[in-house]
Formats: sequence, C-alpha cells, structure tokens
Amino acid sequence: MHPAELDAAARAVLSANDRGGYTVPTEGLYPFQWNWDSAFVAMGFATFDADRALRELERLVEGQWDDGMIPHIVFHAPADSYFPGPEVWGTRHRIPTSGISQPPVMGMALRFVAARAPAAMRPRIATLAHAAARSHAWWRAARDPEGIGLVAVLHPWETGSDNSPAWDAALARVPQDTTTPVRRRDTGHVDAAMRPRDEDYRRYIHLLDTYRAAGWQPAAMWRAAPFRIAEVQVSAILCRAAQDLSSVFDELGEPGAAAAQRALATHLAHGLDAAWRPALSRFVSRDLVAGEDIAAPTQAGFLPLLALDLDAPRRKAVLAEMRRWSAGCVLGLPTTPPYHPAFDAKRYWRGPVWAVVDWLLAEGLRRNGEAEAAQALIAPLLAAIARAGFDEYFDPLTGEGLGGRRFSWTAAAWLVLSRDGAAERAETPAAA
Ligand code: 9WN
Repeated sequence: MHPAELDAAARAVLSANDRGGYTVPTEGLYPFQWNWDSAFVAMGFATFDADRALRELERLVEGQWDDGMIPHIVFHAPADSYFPGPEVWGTRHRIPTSGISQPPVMGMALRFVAARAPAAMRPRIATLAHAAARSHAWWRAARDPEGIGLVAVLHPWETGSDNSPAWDAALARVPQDTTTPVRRRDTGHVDAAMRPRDEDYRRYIHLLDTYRAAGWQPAAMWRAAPFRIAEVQVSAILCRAAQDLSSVFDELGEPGAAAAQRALATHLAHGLDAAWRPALSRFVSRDLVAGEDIAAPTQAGFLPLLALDLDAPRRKAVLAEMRRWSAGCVLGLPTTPPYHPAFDAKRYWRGPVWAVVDWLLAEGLRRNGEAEAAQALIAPLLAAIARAGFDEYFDPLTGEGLGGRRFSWTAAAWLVLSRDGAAERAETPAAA
C-alpha cells in the first residue's frame, strides 16, 4: 500500500473507533476512553483535524476529578465487553470513571495540537492547559508526597505497561485474594498467550479492592498500598509534559502558569537524574515498599531521554544499551530485551514492540541530537505497520502484528511518525 493509502486507512481506524468526540482504543477489547491512548490519538487527529483533536482531550477532561486526577478510564457509555467495569471501581464522579490514573501524555499532546490549531481555538486550548496543570499538581501532591522528584504508581495499570517484568517482584507480594469475582473478558477477544496471566489479574483486582475500600482518597490509598513504585516512565512523561505545558502557557501569555510548570519539570528532572545507574546504562524505578531499586530491564529505563538532555557519556551508554537490546530483532525497541529470562516475544508488555513507546523514545533520541537512531527505530516500525496493519503491538523477532486489531493509537502513531519522513523508506507490500 502507498503511504497516502495508509494515511486514509489510519484515518478510517480513528473514525471507526470514534464514539462521539472520544475514541475507544479498539472495538470490543477496550470499549471506553483511555487516558494516555486519547492523548496520542489527539496528536493523530491534529495531523488533519485540530478541532477533533481538541474534542478528544475535552472529552477526557470530562472525567477529571475535583482533586485534579484524570482517571485512566472514562466510562462514557455502558459496555459489557470489558472487565473491570464501572460497577467494580465504585467511584463517585458524575461520569463513571476508574479510580487510578495513567501516564500524563496530555501536556505533550496539547503542545502538539496547539502548534497546528488556528487562533480561534486559543480559549479551548487555555481551558485544557489549566486542566492539565491541575492534573500535574495532583501527581506532585498525591504521588510524590515526600518530594523525591519521582512520582509513584499504586497499580501496574497506572504505568500503562501492565504486566511488565519490572513489577514481578513487587506484585508477587500482593495477595491474590479478591472481594470482587474476577471475570476476565480480554481473553475472549485476544489469545490468552498474548495477555497477562490469571494470577496477575487476581493481584490487579486485589489492589483495586484495596483502594476502593480506602474510598479512593489519595492519602488513604497511599497508606494502604501494598504496591508503591517511584516510577521512571510516568515521571519522565510528566516531566516532559510539564516542559511542553510551560511552552503552551508562554504562547498563551500566562507567565505565572508557565513558571509553575517549569518548576515542576526541574523538580522531576532532579529525581530522574538521580535514578541513573551507570552500571546498567539506564534509569531505574524504585520499589518504595521494599526500599529497593527495580533492576529488571524494561523500556521504562530509557524513557527519561524524553525529558532530559543527557551528557555525552550517558548518551553513548544509552545508545549502546538500546542497540544491544535490539540485536536479533527485526524491529525495536523490545519492551524487555531478548537476552533476559522474562522475555516473551508475544506476551503484551514482556517483549513486544509498542508503537507509542517507540514514538516517545524517538522523540527522546531526537531531543538528544540522535536523529539517526530515532530514524532507525521508526522506519522498521512503520514498515511493520504497513505490512501487518494497525495492530496493538508487534513481535520484535518476526514483526508479526499481535493483540487487538485496528488500534487507535497505532493509527495515530502512523499519522504522526510517517510525517517525519520515514514513510517513503518503509517497505509497504501488503494490505493494512
Ligand atoms: C488496562 C488501552 C490500554 C492501554 C494500556 C494497556 C492496556 C488495559 C487492559 O490497554 O491496559 O488499562 O485492560 O489491559 O496496557 O497501556 O492504555 O489501550
């Protein structure tokens, strides 16, 4: 297929998944609005429709809680194809939502959309910018109460990388008993071998039960949390989102709001800087319950490139390590390196390549002056999308498309990344 036809196919995926101003990640498997998916989707829309891009974020913000948190799922309309649904979460927002958050990509999306939006849309951008700022303040207050410069997640779902090997040790301490019966729906849509295991799900639901019992109050959740991780992926995204949001406020002529975002970004940059481990050539998260570094190698260790300007020795070390992970892969970056015993080429966040992760990594590499390395990551990804379709994730060893099909954020990744000039170089033999 020609890149122009793929563009049309990507737009068709977004419009098929449009449920009225918000986009579901994919039909069936994920029938609601997800937080970080929508931020990527907004950037995809912005390549051809700034109004629809802003609408996506406005609908996400309908789910924002009074304390500033933007939940990871907004249940705009009922659907029974997903577990756990709103009745399990038992939150009290006017629109049903989950009770935890997800990587705050929205600030990045807002800058991207604002750069492509006509002047008449400035008031809408300003409203969204203040909503994003409130969510940043929530992360800082609720999830970095001790001011270490890294924000903590209380549930693997908050990282967006649910069954990553990074959580294995911490999750093993979480009991498997639940007050809510576990009725998985995901394995009715996708091969169970490509999804988290049942014992993971029992622990995910144990955590959900625990936080519901804590009344979804941040301080009570923090105290009750058997899983509490100061996490570099979310912190790096928040740091970058604060940097981007400060530029949006500058453009809007709001210097006070811009300065607050810069101060937050500086605070997080210090925390990220302290998470660098030279012996591993990457950044590490910290298990706050065990008081230990999380050494398991996952993509999260490179995400701080998105927010930091690395010095030359660190930059070289990171590049060499990323190359080592990709050895033997037809596309990268694998979310767990093939040399590691936890690697599983098809199981969700334990090896597969995710388009949005590569998108963030490429952005981080470019920021650090490594445009060629960014291109080396993106060209094979675009080729895989062109060959396999807009799948949820890809086998790094074969390029096979996996998980849900006709996925919104993979379509958005195509629309944004192919505009960086890589599409022409992608091989495009078969149907999308
Ligand atoms: C739980 C929607 C979401 C993504 C996450 C991905 C997956 C949900 C699930 O799907 O998580 O939030 O039920 O598996 O891990 O990153 O936002 O696409």
